[in-house]
Amino acid sequence: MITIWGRLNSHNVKKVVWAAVEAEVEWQRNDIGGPFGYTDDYLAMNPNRLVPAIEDSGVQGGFCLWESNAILRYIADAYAPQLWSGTPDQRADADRWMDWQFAFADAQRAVFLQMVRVPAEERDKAKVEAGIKATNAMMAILEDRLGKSEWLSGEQFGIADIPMGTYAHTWLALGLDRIAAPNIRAWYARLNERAGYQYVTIPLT
Ligand SMILES: N[C@@H](CCC(=O)N[C@@H](CS)C(=O)NCC(=O)O)C(=O)O
Repeated sequence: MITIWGRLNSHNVKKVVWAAVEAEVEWQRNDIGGPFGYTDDYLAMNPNRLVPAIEDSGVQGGFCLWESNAILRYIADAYAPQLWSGTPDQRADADRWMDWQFAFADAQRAVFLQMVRVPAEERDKAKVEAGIKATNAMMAILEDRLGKSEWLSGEQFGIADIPMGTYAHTWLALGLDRIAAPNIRAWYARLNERAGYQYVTIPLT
């Protein structure tokens, strides 16, 4: 049993829940972080005061892990190797998009906060415009990549699709001026058919 700690409106928690569903591992989730605050027990497990963290009771003595993309790799290695398979170069090619997601998160953070958590009349237009520009520039790179194969993981779906698959939903759902992105939209349609993606597409809060 994998216990996932973290509020579900967090992008990084959504990623882990989705991966657990894809891996068909038994899992449960407990709210923590954001408005739920933190407990001393949680902070002993993850001193970063961030979500997510997991505990895998299937490992003798229990195994705790934080850092969402490390958790995705662990879940794949331990329970679903088909989600991160291939030769070292194929795995690395997929893996890069997992790290790249953190740069995208930086580009999208301010515009996300402005559009989702700041009332319309108080929004900082400069931050919104800068976020639109920065995310469009990065999505042009993703668009080009998705013209080469159906999945960021290669010829089949894998964990490399999960980080950007999560952030792409937000990018589309924010409803701002976006580049035309037919490859991203086709990939998004495929992601919507995946088990577990419904945990990603909940309303943005
Ligand atoms: N690199 C970390 C980042 C974790 C992170 O920034 N989590 C955010 C939510 S997406 C958080 O915990 N914010 C504070 C909170 O929710 O209390 C990871 O991928 O796990």
